[in-house]
Amino acid sequence: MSNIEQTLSIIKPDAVERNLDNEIKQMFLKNEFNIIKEKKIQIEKSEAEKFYKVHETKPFYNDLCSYLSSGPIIAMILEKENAVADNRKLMGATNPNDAEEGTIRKKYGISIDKNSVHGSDSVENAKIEIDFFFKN
Ligand code: IDP
Ligand code: MG
Repeated sequence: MSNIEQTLSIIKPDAVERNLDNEIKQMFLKNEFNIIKEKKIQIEKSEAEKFYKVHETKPFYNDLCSYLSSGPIIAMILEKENAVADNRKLMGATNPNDAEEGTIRKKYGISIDKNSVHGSDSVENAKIEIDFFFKN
């Protein structure tokens, strides 16, 4: 049975700044993701705070929200079978030092905070995050 899903991916400021967006998009396409929608935007810190609300109590929350709003990002809706889990796998571990060879974060991530990409962590959150960026 097919299980086509959508997930939200963000190319974060560190990667956009280094012009890695095309290389990262190619990795998605080579791994059978379709890029359904995409937009390049810069968000306000208050919007980043909303987006990352689940991390509100974490010590890194303020820096994280400053960072996500520090420069242009590319938000994308990715679609394929098992998109949510497959994207998490392709991204690699949160800390690029722990990420497996061949993953986006291993290849391009600089540090745990500048780790180049975001990906939704569940089908439910994917819906919420897609709406956050793409619902008018
Ligand atoms: P994820 O992006 O792999 O889903 P989360 O735990 O959801 O990881 O954390 C969201 C983002 O917060 C991470 O991508 C990373 O940029 C940042 N982050 C997570 N843990 C730390 C930390 O311990 N120090 C600094 N930044 C962190
Ligand atoms: Mg997360």
